[in-house]
Amino acid sequence: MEALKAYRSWSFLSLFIVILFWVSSVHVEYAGARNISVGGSEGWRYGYNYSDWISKAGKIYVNDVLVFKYSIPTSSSLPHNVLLLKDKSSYKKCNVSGGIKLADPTQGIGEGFAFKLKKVTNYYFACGVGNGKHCDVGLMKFGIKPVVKKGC
Ligand SMILES: [Cu+2]
Repeated sequence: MEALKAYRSWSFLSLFIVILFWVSSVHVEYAGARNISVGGSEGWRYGYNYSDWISKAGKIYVNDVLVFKYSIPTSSSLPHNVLLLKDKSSYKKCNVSGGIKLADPTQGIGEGFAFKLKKVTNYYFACGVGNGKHCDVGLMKFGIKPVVKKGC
């Protein structure tokens, strides 16, 4: 009898745990990440206006994932990378020194390079190729501050 009681409470406990995990996973999925393709169908390329693109992209939330897609350079195409610039001033001037290189020219192929926006902070992205030329003349830069999604 005692053994049966113990068995029952354990099975209830494990059921409870299973339900708890299920509910939390549904919750995570609901709150979770959207994949946002940087530049839409244009991808990450020289000459597309990314600050204009981001201004029309709508709200960006914490845990959203930015996906940078670009091909491996060939004799007729330019290499690109993804840099996280140091601050707003670096962003304005396209000063790429001190930036953190997130992805090199080979990482944009296939599914692209994915970067999760984990914090409520100002992120400044740019292409670091040409010592700021792709950023400045090529318009390959944008800033984003994700917001916390409400109602979850
Ligand atoms: Cu570039």
